Amino acid sequence: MTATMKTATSGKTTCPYCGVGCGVTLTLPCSTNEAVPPVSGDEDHPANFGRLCVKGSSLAQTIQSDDRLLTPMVDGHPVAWESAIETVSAKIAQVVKDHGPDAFAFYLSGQILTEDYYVANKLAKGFIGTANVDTNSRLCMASAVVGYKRAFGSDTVPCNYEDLERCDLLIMVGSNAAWTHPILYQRIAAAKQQRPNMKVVVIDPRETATCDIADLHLAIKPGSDAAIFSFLLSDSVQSGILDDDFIANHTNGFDLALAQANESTLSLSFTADFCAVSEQDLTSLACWWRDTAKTITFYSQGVNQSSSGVDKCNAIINCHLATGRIGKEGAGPFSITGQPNAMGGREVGGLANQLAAHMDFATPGALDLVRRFWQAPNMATENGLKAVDLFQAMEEGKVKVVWIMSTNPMVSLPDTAQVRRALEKCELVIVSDCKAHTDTTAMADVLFPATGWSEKDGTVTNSERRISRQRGLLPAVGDAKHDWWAICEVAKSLGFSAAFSYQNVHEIFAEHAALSTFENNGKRDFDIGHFAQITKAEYDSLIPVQWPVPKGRPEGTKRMFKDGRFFTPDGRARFIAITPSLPKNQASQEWPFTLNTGRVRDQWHTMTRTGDAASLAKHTAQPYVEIHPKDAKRLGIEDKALVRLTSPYGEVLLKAKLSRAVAFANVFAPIHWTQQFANASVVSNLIPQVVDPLSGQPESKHAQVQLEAVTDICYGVIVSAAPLVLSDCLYWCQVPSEQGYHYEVVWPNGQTQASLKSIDVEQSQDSAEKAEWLEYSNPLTQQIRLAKLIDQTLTLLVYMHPQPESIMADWLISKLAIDTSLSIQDRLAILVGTPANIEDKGEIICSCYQVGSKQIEKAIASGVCSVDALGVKLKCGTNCGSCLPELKRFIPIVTELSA
Ligand SMILES: Nc1nc2c(c(=O)[nH]1)N[C@H]1C(S)=C(S)[C@@H](COP(=O)(O)OP(=O)(O)OC[C@H]3O[C@@H](n4cnc5c(=O)[nH]c(N)nc54)[C@H](O)[C@@H]3O)O[C@H]1N2
Ligand SMILES: Nc1nc2c(c(=O)[nH]1)N[C@H]1C(S)=C(S)[C@@H](COP(=O)(O)OP(=O)(O)OC[C@H]3O[C@@H](n4cnc5c(=O)[nH]c(N)nc54)[C@H](O)[C@@H]3O)O[C@H]1N2
Ligand code: SF4
Ligand SMILES: [Mo]
Repeated sequence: MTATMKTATSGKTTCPYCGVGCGVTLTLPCSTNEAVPPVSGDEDHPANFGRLCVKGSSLAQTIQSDDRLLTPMVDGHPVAWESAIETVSAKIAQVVKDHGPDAFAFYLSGQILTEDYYVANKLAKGFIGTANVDTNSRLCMASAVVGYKRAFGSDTVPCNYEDLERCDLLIMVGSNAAWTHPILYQRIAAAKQQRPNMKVVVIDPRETATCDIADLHLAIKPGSDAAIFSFLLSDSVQSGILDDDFIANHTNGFDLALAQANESTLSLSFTADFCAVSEQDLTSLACWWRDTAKTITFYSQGVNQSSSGVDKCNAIINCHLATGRIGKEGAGPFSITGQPNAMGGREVGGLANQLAAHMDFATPGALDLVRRFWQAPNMATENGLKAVDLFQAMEEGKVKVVWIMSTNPMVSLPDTAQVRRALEKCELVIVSDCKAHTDTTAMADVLFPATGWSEKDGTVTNSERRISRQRGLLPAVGDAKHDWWAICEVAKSLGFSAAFSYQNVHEIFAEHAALSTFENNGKRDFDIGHFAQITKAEYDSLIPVQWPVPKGRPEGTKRMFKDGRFFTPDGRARFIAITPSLPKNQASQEWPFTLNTGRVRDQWHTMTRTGDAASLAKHTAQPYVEIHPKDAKRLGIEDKALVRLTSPYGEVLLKAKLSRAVAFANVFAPIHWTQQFANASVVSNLIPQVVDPLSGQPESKHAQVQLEAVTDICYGVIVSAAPLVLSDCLYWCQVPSEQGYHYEVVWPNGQTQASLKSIDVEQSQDSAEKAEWLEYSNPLTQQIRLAKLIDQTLTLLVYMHPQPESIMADWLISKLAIDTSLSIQDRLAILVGTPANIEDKGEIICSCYQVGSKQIEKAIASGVCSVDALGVKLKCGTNCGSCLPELKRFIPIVTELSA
């Protein structure tokens, strides 16, 4: 860091990870050379009341990075900002002149702040004149948005977090909140513990950590969700629980929706069969649904990322409308958002099929309203291209300049090969990122260094419509600038100075607020007019508040639709007639396995932040594929062995994780590993560009694949003081560690001591001469172990063995670069690889206190028999609580043993 520190000693901000939107207190280091002390939860923040999950509490570890993008780059060369901006604006001006405004596009992200989003949307839709402004939110909650809009006439989340604590039945559909919205999950778990009558149902083809608090888990056939809710709608009629007054006075379309539900679900047995669940389980759900007015349906990517995602959302909403379970405490259809500011993006209209401030191109009068408000010279007049179509238009040469901001499409969009072709074809690819090396920055012609979390100022909106401040408490690194600033500079350079001359970010927020209230008069849900004249001081001290916050209502709005009025032209909500449908591609003889994808507990997306934290890597160090043991046996795949997954679009290599959590012929893989962390594990390689016809959201939870054991290979671990280029490996995965570099690797058979020594290609002549090699090999076990010392200091260790096995890499790494004189015992221990005096912890379960599975098993064997007692003995689970579901799973073993 070059700049001087600000004077405050600590400040409040909002976590940059999930949509729970927890408040974080960041203490500043005394000097720029010191590390940032661990962050803590903000006790006053209504999302988390002081608690943080493991990702949030590890934030300080991820602030300082060796891989920050420090300066603008054009064609690989560092340049001054003025020059980079000039390059970009000149090219935009040229393509717009030659090919029209739609030759330019923004591809944004639910991780930029509302103010960044607002100016990007304004520049494109009002001034350049294109609605080609799409975002990674297309991959995330586009279906939920369309579902709400079809039903309510507006994109309005009705519920809040307190409702989750107060409901009596919580149906969690396609959500693994224990890992993905941990603090919310813990609030739910605590509420259930206090009120044991509260029931939780999980609907997910996979058994997840979230099932830990479930009274019922429906492991449905992938994609069949809409049938469950259509069945509940029909059943609500039969059981007489309809809210006839609500249906009559506040809705339209009930009869058609019901007729369609009756026709498509037919009977209990038909539906159970369609969804591959037992009639008994479906009956239990129906009984609870009948008996429980205070019901929330909480849904996430298992619903949205589907070729029928919008219909699934409306099947859910139909049930709530029919029973009047909306707008009341503890009731409603609650779409939970993933990214920290997916909601803010929706609010500014930052999707290609939105205009601004919750208005669409199709909203009567909206185009003119926004044009007048912005005094916009070149208003776009119709929807732009949604993400997948946008990248296809790039490949077709129609979109010639793209500005990608705060997202990594080379990893997150389906069909990576297509995304690569699109970016290669594009004449100018601009990428704004904090990191120098990502799979997407590798494709850029121009790189803009962005300030990141803790450096940038602005607002985010969480899943319950709560607007909170992210605060720039630390100085920007290098030449990094705020995203809103870069957009405004390009806008000014394009000749739009008057509309983009903001001096400070609060002015953007004020303008956004003013637009939201402009000629609104209660017609539009999104109104934060209270902030239309906000001053810098007020903005800096903004307290988290739930929108709408219209003029005269500074306290905001906890719950929507209390009066049964919706934002449709006639004020009535709409039922939608739904025909449940399964995912577009189904298993075939050639592609017999269904691949499901999602998240792991301690990693965030493409690992650009969490991938830096050694402690977060220990829960899941490598990319894996979960396979049912019977399928694995049939294919000759052992636990931890390397597996090749192939689809019509590409292939990946992953480590097998045998697990009964997935059904036969179904596999699951996490999405996080990029080419920066593993050479061949980008799961999006396999995903087809199948999208929901209404929302354009990709069916990322569903691909058809083949699986095979990779043969003629040997496994290994390398630890090195310096980073390595591992071109001879079939597979490598870099695992972050406190000291040095740790790689899990797989080689083709036939490696020799000599070939393994040549791994160290980067060595200088000098170091080669000084190097001393300790070697061990055993032809019987086919093991080779090499240690390289330079001046008595260990610099490289290579272990090779025929089978996948666990090596205590942590211990090996701890020996790197520290000992100037290794003892004989140490030397032997290094080659044996299992030091007698160091405890093998097993897989780390509790990241906060680094407690591993073997320690837990040992404690249980010694008589510890509850999660609380484990906490007392080992401290595990006593800090952030993210590992509690996993800890609980260890406990039944005791019951069985003692039975
Ligand atoms: N640790 C962590 N937390 C995160 C993130 C992260 O990267 N890491 N990302 C954040 C973001 S942006 C998002 S969007 C959220 C996502 O949060 P979630 O949606 O909870 O997470 P996923 O793991 O993507 O998917 C949820 C579940 O959907 C299930 N599923 C798959 N197909 C179906 C189906 O057809 N029907 C049903 N009912 N379920 C199905 C999967 O088995 C999976 O368990 O997480 C947020 N939180
Ligand atoms: N198969 C499959 N694919 C999926 C999903 C799935 O479940 N399965 N989930 C989808 C979902 S829900 C999501 S949300 C996406 C997420 O996928 P992405 O959005 O591609 O993933 P991130 O790693 O969050 O990318 C954020 C990038 O922005 C950078 N960055 C961080 N902060 C800032 C900032 O303030 N400014 C700028 N300019 N850059 C910044 C980071 O360094 C990083 O490179 O993946 C989607 N793709
Ligand atoms: S639950 Fe965890 S990741 Fe999500 S906002 Fe809170 S601390 Fe951050
Ligand atoms: Mo997401």
